[in-house]
Amino acid sequence: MLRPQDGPTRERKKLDGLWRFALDPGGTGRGDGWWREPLPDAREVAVPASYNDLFADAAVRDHVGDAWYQTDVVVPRGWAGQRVVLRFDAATHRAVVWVDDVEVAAHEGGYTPFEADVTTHVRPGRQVRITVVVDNRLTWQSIPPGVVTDGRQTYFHDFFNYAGLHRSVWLYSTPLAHIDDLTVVPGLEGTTGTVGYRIGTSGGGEVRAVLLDAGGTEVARSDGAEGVLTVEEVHPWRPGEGYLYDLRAELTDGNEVIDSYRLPVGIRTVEVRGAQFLINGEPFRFTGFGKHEDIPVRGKGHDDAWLVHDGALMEWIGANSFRTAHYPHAEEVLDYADRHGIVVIDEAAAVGQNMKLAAVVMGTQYETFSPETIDERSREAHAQAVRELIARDKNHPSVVLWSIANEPESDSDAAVDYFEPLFALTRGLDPTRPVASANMMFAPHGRDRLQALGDVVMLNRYYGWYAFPGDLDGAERALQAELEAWAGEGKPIVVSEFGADAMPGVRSVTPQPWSEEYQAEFLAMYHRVFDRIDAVVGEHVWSFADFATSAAIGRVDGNRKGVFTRDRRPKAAAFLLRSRWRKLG
Ligand code: GCB
Repeated sequence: MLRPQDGPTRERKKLDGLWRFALDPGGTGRGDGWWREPLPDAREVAVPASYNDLFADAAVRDHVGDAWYQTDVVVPRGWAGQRVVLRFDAATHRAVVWVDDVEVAAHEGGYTPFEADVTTHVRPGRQVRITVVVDNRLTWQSIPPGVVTDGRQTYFHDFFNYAGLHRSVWLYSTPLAHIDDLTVVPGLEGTTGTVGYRIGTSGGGEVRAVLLDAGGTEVARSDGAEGVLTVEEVHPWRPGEGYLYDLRAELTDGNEVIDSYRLPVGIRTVEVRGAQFLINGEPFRFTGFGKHEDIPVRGKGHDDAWLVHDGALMEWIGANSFRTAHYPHAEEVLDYADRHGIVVIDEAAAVGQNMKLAAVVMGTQYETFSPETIDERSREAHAQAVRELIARDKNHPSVVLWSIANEPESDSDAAVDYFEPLFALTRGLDPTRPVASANMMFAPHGRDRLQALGDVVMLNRYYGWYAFPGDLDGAERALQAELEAWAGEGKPIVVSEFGADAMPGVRSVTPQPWSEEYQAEFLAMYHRVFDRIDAVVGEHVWSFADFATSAAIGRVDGNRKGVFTRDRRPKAAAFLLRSRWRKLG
């Protein structure tokens, strides 16, 4: 799905700002038609932002169910004769949208965009009322799953269930005949680069693609909806250097350009060969973090200031990559990664699909996969989440690996039955990138059945924290033994999580869990083990920064495994990582 953009044939209007907002604890709004009028007893809310932490009100923070958003917007009068589209970059976890009295869109899934052609419901120069109801309930059929009992939400993942309009809302125009999709597949052969392209259109016209270099000089062109652009003396996109070409897709009628769409394109290749992960044919070692979208006050709302600051801290610490744990992050984040040469493992919102883990952590008694819990319908929702992830992110050079789930149950026939089709679906949708899922410690080597389905082994390990707490020697032996066993599979291993909680300011001369020193020593121990095992090609610390979670006795104002605090101050471990990663370069 193409992002809105300004250009010679298109315009966009960002609808961010203060909207009217009302909770609907009784769930009466849909029946009572709240979209028909200004919302009853509305307060002001910021968009984009999670609504949870904006008010000093537990009823808002812990709300379960519908929350209503509303704004008025004047459709630019210059858009007469154009197609007008209303787009939500994200509404968590599902939404229905009305323009004035007309329902125009409904969408399931909290982290991918959706849009509606509203041309026939608006008039350029006139004001319309936009109303959105956002439902934050997680069920067995949602991705991620959850259970609502007596109005209380439980879920099986370790981050707070923030909700609301987390990303920008747009009204945009396109010509009636327009470009509606673009796919690029980059290739490299020596000093020659190629960009295979496919341009989807709605409405007639001729199609062509023109490729410009970063200086604006045309380097290739091709007529037709599909083709290959060839670039001699190519300047590849590579980790640490986000060189981007500029692809212009044009829909024409004779000499007239009916529609034109620009796409930044990085020319790079990705390949798994044996136990190596190759980018542009060269072995790549992932250094960095599992990272949440999580900031004070805004929660999971996207914020450009924090984006830039986090990017600066990634550079400061020498990280070259991160995983979008545990859901697709805002598109602005991937654009930034493209431009800065940051490598991304892009994860679907499938987390918490592990009732064996939930039984230990939460004391719940469910079967993971069953007709009463995660079932066929859940898998279809999961498949749709994968489709939308790839449709959105397929053209980002920064994305080198799809992660289709975090720590699902992975040691049963039911898990294999559930996941096999999802791996096949992902590969079918994108044959150019490897696919993986992150494994959880309860299904170590020898028990796990899902890593065999992936191209890269992704392991989340907490030896020295949940296992062997305070015993880094025992932890080191156990970690070494397990990684050696995995190395025998002949695939590259990315340790996609390893980390220890540390309360900033808790210092200790002996290795005491929760101290900053323990966190640093814990990481140093992992580094020693990684350096002894060639198949380990990636180390992603959990986590970049402290983040909010649901209430739990093992969580102190959230998860404290951040190398930075929630407001992005470094803990002692940050300096250790900086000295290691800047050397690994
Ligand atoms: C994990 C999860 C992550 C948690 C982390 C922890 O394995 O993937 O979401 O936050 O452990 O800190 O327990």
